Amino acid sequence: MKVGVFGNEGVGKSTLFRALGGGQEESSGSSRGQGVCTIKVPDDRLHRLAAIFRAKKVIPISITFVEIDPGDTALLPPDTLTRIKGVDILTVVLRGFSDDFHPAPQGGLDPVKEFRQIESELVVSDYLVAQKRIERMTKEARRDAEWTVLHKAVDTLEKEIPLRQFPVSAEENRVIAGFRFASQIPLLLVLNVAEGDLSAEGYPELGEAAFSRGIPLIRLSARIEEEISLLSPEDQAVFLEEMGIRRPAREQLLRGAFEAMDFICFMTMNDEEVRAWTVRRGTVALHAAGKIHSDMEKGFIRAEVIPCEDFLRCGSMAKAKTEGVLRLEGKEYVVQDGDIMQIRFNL
Ligand SMILES: Nc1nc2c(ncn2[C@@H]2O[C@H](COP(=O)(O)OP(=O)(O)OP(=O)(O)O)[C@@H](O)[C@H]2O)c(=O)[nH]1
Ligand SMILES: [Mg+2]
Repeated sequence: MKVGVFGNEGVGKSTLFRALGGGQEESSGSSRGQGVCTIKVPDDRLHRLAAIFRAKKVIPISITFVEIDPGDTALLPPDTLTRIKGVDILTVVLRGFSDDFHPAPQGGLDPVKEFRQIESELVVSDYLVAQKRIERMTKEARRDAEWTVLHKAVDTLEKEIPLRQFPVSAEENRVIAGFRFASQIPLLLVLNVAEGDLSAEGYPELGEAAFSRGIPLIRLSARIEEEISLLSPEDQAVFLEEMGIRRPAREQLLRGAFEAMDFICFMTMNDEEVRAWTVRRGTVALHAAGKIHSDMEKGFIRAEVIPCEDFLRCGSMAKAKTEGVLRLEGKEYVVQDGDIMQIRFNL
């Protein structure tokens, strides 16, 4: 999963990025807009499973964050737009701090306005793409499914509504997926507040705007997070508590990303490895199997499912069987967060 970190100039993207990297993970590049940082999602359950199975390897979910800067003269020049279209989730950092070195702009800080402006640029760029395509198709007298969906999309965009809020069926979505419309990418908002404003509930309008669109909103101070990330784990815990910060930035961003994508995780295990996988909530066993290997989807027979917590309580496969927590499920079974899945297949 790839998460973009975008926002206006000087909102604290690079500072947040350094906080995410914290020195320990694979991270690179702190020059303008070049940061890439891969974080393994910590999941204690995987290690407990590995201990029971004496598995050699644990493979957690990993999420890659990429820093995306706006252009020098335009917010969304073509190369920035291309980078945005390459991510699964777009984190938009908004400015909620000012100090002597970074005075507030004229008219004061306005994160809601910043957010609206970015959203509106994404909408306009999609509108231009869709409109141009419709013109071509009209010339060629093409009136197929794509033409119909694009018209619906243009109607939505004209009302300044992002395609994220455009109710398309899975089939319609497939027809237009190739365009990678920018306003269709799930968003995650980060309000970067001043050190002293962490506990204050400032900018309630931003909270309302995010809530009404179903977009997760995180408040943090990138500068404090950067300082914290440089401390030892023990000191980090003390500092977080002192500052009244419940979860450090990286944890908040990981959770936010899962929420924005509506992702859940399931697990597979054998004596070689215990591994976590992500799927959209509502995914059926057949498609989850395809995520592991296309052969498993093609030759799917059934899934053996045990909720992870039940398995850990039992402590062994034999006990899980006698306690009846292992279930046999078919293709249409909707995978639940924390399911351990064993796919039976035949080619
Ligand atoms: N007071 C305060 N200053 C911050 C905070 N976060 C970032 N800054 C400062 O704001 C300035 C800009 O931060 P950056 O992280 O470089 O912002 P950016 O979004 O990467 O900026 P560009 O790459 O120029 O677009 C730096 O001087 C930071 O130290 C914060 O939480 N509080
Ligand atoms: Mg920067």
